[in-house]
Amino acid sequence: MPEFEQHISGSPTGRSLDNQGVARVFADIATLLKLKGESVFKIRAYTRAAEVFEHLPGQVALLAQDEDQLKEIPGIGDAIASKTHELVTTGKMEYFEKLRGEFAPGLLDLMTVPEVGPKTALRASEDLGVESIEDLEAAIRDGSFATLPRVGVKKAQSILNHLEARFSQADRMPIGKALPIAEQVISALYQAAAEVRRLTIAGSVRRWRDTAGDIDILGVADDPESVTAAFTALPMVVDILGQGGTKASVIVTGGAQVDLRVSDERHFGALLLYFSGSKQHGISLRARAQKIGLSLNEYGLTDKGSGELTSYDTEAGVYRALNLPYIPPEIREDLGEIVAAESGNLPDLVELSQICGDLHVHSDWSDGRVPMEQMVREAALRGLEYVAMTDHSSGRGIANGLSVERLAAHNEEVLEVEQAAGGIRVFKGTEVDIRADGTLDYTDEVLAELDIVIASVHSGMSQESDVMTARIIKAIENPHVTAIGHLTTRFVLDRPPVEADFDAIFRAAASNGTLMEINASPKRMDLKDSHIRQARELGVRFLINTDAHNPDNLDQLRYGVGSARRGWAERKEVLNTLPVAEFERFLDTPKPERASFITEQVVTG
Ligand code: DGT
Ligand code: CA
Ligand code: CA
Ligand code: ZN
Repeated sequence: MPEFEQHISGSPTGRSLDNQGVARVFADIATLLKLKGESVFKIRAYTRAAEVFEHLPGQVALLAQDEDQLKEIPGIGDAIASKTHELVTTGKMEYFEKLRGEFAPGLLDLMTVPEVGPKTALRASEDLGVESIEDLEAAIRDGSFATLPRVGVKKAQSILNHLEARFSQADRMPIGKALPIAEQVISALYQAAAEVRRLTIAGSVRRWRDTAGDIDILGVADDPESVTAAFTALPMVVDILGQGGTKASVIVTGGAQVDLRVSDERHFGALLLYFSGSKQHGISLRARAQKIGLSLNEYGLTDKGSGELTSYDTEAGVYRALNLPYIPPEIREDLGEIVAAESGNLPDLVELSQICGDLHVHSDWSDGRVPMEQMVREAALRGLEYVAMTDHSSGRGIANGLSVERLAAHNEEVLEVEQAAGGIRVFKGTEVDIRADGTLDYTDEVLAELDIVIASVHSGMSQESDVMTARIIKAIENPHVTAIGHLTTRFVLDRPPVEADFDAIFRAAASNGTLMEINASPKRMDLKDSHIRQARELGVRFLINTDAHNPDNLDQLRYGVGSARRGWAERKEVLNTLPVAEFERFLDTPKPERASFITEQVVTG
């Protein structure tokens, strides 16, 4: 079953009730109450509960065994505590089941599709008998959906596009799952096959796509067969799909497919190029080879006149033979990179080693796991020159957000921790909530005390596009906001992005000198690649941040850098590649002028 169909509206029974799952039940209740036209007050209690559970540091399923313990959490009243207890102990909640029973089946599923709001879903279900995603697709294709009030042909087409994107994502995994598996397999195979000379990731994982269909690994060895045999015998292998002398495909624990191909050193360049993809990039390269009388395959280039094969041990060698500079894997998507390469206009992509600071980090002052002092020490251990402590603002009572008084104490602690850490610069910061109306959780006077203000949407994500756009632009225009955090609030394969006019948002960000965060958490990867590319073309500058809630998260910068590179972002466009003194000079620049802050000189000069 494709991942997106596992929405809680099926039935919570049998589903592993992690915090996200519990949160979803309460969010669904809020949605259904909205459909019934219940009071805003009542709806808010459930929305709030959903947010509390989503951000709870501990496990709801454990905590809710004891109702009294639940009630101690701010935002959880008696009624919700007892419902939560019922849900985690029995796997069901009577109230939710009854409420859901009042509506057509599938209604909640329909509303997970971007641009399908409660009213449209209700109309589709009542007027057209649409009860599932499949019904919805059919109703769009036969034209009936477009005739519903406030829909029309254009919106129907746009919704169909969302559906198609969803279907093509079915059975994919987030790179946050694929990459660690690829690394584990490679390290295990180095151990198991002494004769293997090298192992490399290829395919979509090497290109840092945010999702992967499967994991591709290439190897070099004199005796390929012994390596494929060692591969299929690895302890994590649960099923062998195919095995030959130079290749094998397996399923590993957790369900991912891993493909391995092994060659000799001589052909490795062409092999790596072929299996790194993308398929479209390969097709365009082959067409280019044809034009100059060559034929390209995974063994090398064949001269069509003489029939002679030239092999290449590096990818750069193949590109050179095609009169092209080396094209980095992240941009091999046939989205203009070959033309750019031909004309010497390839971007100088940002690199992980260039990142000097992390400007979005949480501690146990809000919903992080460890004290500020420890996060800062861990950041310093990772070689960062600076870090901003950005705990949540007061509106996120649920995430233990900071009141103005606690923020003042937080600021004090930043100074102490910086002193104690000796060397790393620690910025006073916040991740301030952008409220539903676009105002922020703290006043301008409070924000003015801070070095770094990350403004983020954490609630009201289903607002209409124009409302959401105005809301975010209002935050962008605030003179104290350094950057917008995880702009679209999407979770990779798990939660759709908010609907908004991103073009207008990026234009506003560029003209106001407000940065856009590339949130590196592999769960989010937000902005995503295509948005990064769109934003940079409109002059937007970025921060690549981890949004770390524990020390391990600090290692996730690489996912953000991968996305940034896929979005063609250059070093000079990513402000946290600046050494600390230059970054402070940027912060000292009043906002509108930040837009034109020339980093290039600083970096290269
Ligand atoms: P994925 O696994 O869906 O995330 O995407 P990829 O890009 O990893 O694709 P995959 O695993 O099917 O194949 C790995 C690479 O092998 C792909 O990027 C390009 C190459 N390749 C596979 N099939 C074809 C094909 O039919 N034509 C061409 N030109 N290349 C292919
Ligand atoms: Ca693949
Ligand atoms: Ca594959
Ligand atoms: Zn956030």
